[in-house]
Amino acid sequence: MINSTRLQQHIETLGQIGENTVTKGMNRFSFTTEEQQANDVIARFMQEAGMTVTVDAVGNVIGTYGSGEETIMMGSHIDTVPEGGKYDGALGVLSAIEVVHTMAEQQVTPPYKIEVVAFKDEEGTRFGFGLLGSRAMAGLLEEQDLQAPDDDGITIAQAMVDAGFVTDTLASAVRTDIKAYVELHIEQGKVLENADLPVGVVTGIAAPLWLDVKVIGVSEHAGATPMDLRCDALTASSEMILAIEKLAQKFGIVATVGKLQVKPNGVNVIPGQVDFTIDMRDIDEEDVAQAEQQLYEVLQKIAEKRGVQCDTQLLQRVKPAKCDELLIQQVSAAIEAQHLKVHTLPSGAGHDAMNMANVAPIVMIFVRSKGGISHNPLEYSSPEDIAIATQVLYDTIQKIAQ
Ligand code: HGY
Ligand code: MN
Ligand code: MN
Ligand code: MN
Repeated sequence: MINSTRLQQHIETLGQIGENTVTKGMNRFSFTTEEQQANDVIARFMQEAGMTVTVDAVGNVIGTYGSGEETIMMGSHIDTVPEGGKYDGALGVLSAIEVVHTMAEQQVTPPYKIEVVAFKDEEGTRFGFGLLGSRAMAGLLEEQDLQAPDDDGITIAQAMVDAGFVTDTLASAVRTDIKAYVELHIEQGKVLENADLPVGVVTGIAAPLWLDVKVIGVSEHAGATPMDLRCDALTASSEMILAIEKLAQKFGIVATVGKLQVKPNGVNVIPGQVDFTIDMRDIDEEDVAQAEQQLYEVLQKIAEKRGVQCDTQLLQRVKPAKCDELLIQQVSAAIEAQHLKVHTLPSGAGHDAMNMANVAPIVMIFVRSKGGISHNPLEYSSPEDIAIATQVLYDTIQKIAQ
């Protein structure tokens, strides 16, 4: 049996690093001191669990237990969105460490290496380009991807160098020895809560398309400029954002404008420029492609009508991923062993598992999210649900290792 008390202690310890003590939100972004502190805590937990710890060329923290030609890998991420919760990503890493700790205590030594990975920069909060660590491990990271800048103009490459990494050894992070990749993650939605179930098994993962949009009008005096003589970047952007919402409904996908910056941002100045981001996703790549095609036409039409310029730039495009049928069966059998109904569901949220699907069979185990809330300090999963899910993870790894 996994040690639920130890796991909860680890959740609380990690949950203090990068915490905004006022909002209780988590703020751990890549290549920052908070993230390094979190990596150090994860490395300590890995060592206490009997693993050797290495850091690869892009900063993935990897704990290794046992030996063997092939590797059974578990993992997730410990970076967060701004004001995030303490379970998103972190739970997947900590539950995996708990699984290995329990294996070590039970002297279980499978004929495979068992690894736990804390992937670098899954959220993409700082640079607007996410899934850095799993892209590198799956051989999907190009050097030019490292030119993505943060809000201060520091690129990923620069941040890597400042943190003591070199940027021309990405190829060394690529893995070809992974027999299976299993990721435990909070659901971040309401499906399991509505089904009144603590855990579920994921069938596929929708993938995000992220765009950056710059709308350029003219900054002018708010009092002296008549309404019909304005090139107002914010009213144009507002019409665009409502049009994006309509497109999402039309194609049955989800689309979100999560970041928006008004320039020069003065009470009595007509906004001359607005920068905003678009996150569009669906499990069906075709739906997103069709929506994206129409998006550009819609944005340009509104821009012409309002006399502004609209420039779009691709930030990231990730392919949706299907989970492996055999692994789904093995997780399902582990759930049935807990005398629970098996509930399969797609993941609307993106995960490192999407990239790992390029180098290994993947599966995900979802834990119920209270109220479906996530990317929010109120994110919560109960210790009981977490214990059940971690036991399912433990039993799944045993089945794969047979
Ligand atoms: O954006 C996502 O789906 C994940 O939280 N990175
Ligand atoms: Mn997230
Ligand atoms: Mn996550
Ligand atoms: Mn669809």
